[in-house]
Amino acid sequence: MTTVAIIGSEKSGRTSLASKLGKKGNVSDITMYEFSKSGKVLTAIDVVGYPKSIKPLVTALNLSDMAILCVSPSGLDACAGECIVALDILGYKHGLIVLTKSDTSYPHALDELQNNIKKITAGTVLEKWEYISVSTTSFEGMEELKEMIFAIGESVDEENAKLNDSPPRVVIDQCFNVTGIGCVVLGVLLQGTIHAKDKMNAYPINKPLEIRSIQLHDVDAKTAPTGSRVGLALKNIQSKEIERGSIVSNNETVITDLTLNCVLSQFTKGFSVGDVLHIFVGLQSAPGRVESIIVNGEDVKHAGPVKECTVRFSGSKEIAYSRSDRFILANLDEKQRFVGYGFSE
Ligand SMILES: Nc1nc2c(ncn2[C@@H]2O[C@H](COP(=O)(O)OP(=O)(O)OP(=O)(O)O)[C@@H](O)[C@H]2O)c(=O)[nH]1
Ligand SMILES: [Mg+2]
Repeated sequence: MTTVAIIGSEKSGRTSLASKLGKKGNVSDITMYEFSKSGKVLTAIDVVGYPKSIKPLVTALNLSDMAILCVSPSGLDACAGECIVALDILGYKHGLIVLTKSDTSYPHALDELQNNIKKITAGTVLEKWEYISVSTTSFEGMEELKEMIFAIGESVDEENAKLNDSPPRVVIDQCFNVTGIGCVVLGVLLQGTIHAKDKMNAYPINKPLEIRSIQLHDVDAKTAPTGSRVGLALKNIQSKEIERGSIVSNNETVITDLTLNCVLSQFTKGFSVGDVLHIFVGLQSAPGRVESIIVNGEDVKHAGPVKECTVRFSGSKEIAYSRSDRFILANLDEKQRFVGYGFSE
């Protein structure tokens, strides 16, 4: 079971590619395309709401095991640059770079494009990602691409298997009420193993619940391992008490104000005390006002790029997280909106 986020700039061929990888399913600011054949299950997420908003990009990357960065023959633009910064500050492990619309280009031009991208991604998490040229009209490269996706999927499965004994955490991306069943949620099991009848909690509301039943791609299951995309019927809780970003777990921290040890991207102008940044953790996001910035033990008014700093934020919305969660900082007023990342103190 592999979930892949299809990202890149406008008109880079994202939707065409996603729609060739599976059958259209759920639509919101992201669209899911599902594929299932001889035990191989693939979900491709088209980030339709991006670049208008960065939220669907962060959402899709958090729901996925791997990313595909689409670059068309017209090359890299600011938006592709922003996707690269996003992948880098998320510390995104797995992905491929797909040169799209190859039928409209020439081999030497595609080689040049690849060299160009290699230069720009040097030193980022994308440095060692593989390249492939594809066309969704001539189907050049499509079968090979699927094989590459499933190969990465296998190494993700091996990594996930090591997390099966960790405390279970499910991040919810959809939630609705089903007549006769009650609250049904869809999400991804980030770590651990869950079983029908398990008693857990919903966060940030911090309310006990029971897992009534589990489905894996519409098939009933008694248990689900790490990495599964699950549908859960929940007992003792109503659908309106849960939203995208909620976490079903046994132990999360819930806060409104937080202090983060941050690393800023070299592609940000930084921020100042008094600025309001957008803070993402998992699928949750909340505005946070910068109250103080400490660099090398000293209180400063402004944090520039490539600096490690400790930032205290005051917020107005409860967010739930675990110690190892990576927070992403964004400034929605900048052209390149991703500022950096941080971990809670
Ligand atoms: N010749 C050719 N055209 C393509 C290919 N893939 C996409 N296109 C065309 O390129 C345009 C953009 O493709 P989309 O798949 O809509 O790209 P997108 O990134 O989803 O675009 P937006 O969501 O509108 O930003 C469309 O007119 C497609 O028909 C391809 O492999 N070959
Ligand atoms: Mg599209």
